[in-house]
Amino acid sequence: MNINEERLWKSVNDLAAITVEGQPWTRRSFTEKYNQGREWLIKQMKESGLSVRMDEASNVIGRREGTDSSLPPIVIGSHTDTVPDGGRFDGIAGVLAGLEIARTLHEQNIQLKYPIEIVDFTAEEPSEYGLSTVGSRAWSANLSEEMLSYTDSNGQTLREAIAFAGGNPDQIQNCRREKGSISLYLEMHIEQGPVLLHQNAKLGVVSGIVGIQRYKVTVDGLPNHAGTTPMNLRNDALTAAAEMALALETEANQTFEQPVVATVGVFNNFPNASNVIPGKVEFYLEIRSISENVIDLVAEGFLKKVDEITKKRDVQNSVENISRSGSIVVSDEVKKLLHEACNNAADSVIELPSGAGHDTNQMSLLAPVGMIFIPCKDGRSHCPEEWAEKDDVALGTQALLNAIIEFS
Ligand code: HGY
Ligand code: MN
Ligand code: MN
Repeated sequence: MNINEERLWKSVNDLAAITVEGQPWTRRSFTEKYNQGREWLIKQMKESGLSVRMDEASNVIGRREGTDSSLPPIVIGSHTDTVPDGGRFDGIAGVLAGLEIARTLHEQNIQLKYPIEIVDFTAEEPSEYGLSTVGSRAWSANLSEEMLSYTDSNGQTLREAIAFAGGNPDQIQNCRREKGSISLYLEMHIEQGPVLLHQNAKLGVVSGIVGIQRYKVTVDGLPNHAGTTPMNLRNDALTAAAEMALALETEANQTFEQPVVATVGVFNNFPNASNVIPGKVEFYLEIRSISENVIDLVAEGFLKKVDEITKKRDVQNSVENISRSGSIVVSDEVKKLLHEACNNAADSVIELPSGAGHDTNQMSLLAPVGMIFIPCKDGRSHCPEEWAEKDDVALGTQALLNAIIEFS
């Protein structure tokens, strides 16, 4: 059974084109554009014979029944939100691979043994509320009341944002899935790094995925006149926060039992005026590694330095642990299934770990999980230049279909 490469490629282009004008390729979660993209997706799902619904966490789910209704479904998922300035493939490639599989089964009138669910998980990328993998967290019972009360810079809550996206946050516990209620979770994704490219491989079977911890740090200093306040009488929040960001880099540059990366990706300065000593800075950071122990070591070292810098510079800090997602190791059984499926679709297949996080991390708490990676041009992602070749998207999708058929 073969997927339709042209039809799949058209879908990728159609959905990618639903972007903020003048800011390609941006479709941030909980915006009008995001909702518009999902309306498009729902229409395509319905035309592919799927029964479609949106759950309480505003996840979009398209379902095709199997011949044995007593079996838990195979779930194929990913996301349709992007980071700012985005990427045309991060997320949507996986959802549209699922859609293409549904279309292929529909047009050939084939019903597999297992039900299949194609899922566009809500807000996989860090949202304006600081939290990522919002929809898959709701399934795995990792979306707390406290998280729902996180706010964006306008004071709107994540709870309100989920309602705006069409969900029902007051009943969010109803969309939880029990462990064992999913037979298999699979996700296809662009690699977002250079490994497949450098090894001349067409497809990758993911061996494991990093864990991620995210923190929000607020530094309070004393705003004052930038001309009249001598250097030794300042409580500058920005220079203190800058020293903290450097301290994070130093901590992560040490040698540990496993590689680790740490990044300050958001930095807000208040009041952000040339002639005012910064009175307040908020910054968000994340730490990633396959080893959760290493993440903890870097976090501990960093937090100690934050306190030292705070004292030394006579400012104040508050630190909030926004989220933590555990690292995962893919089972030998699922890797074997995916190696066979990939080898039947492409010539050169390798195994590699993922430094990017995915909804798969949350799904691993509920089901056996696996991921297939396709190459991305110049190993670049989370930028407008992000690119995957048409035939690679098709190969990854074909491999995904092969895996589902084999499993069924
Ligand atoms: O941030 C990540 O790792 C992913 O791209 N969402
Ligand atoms: Mn991403
Ligand atoms: Mn992604």
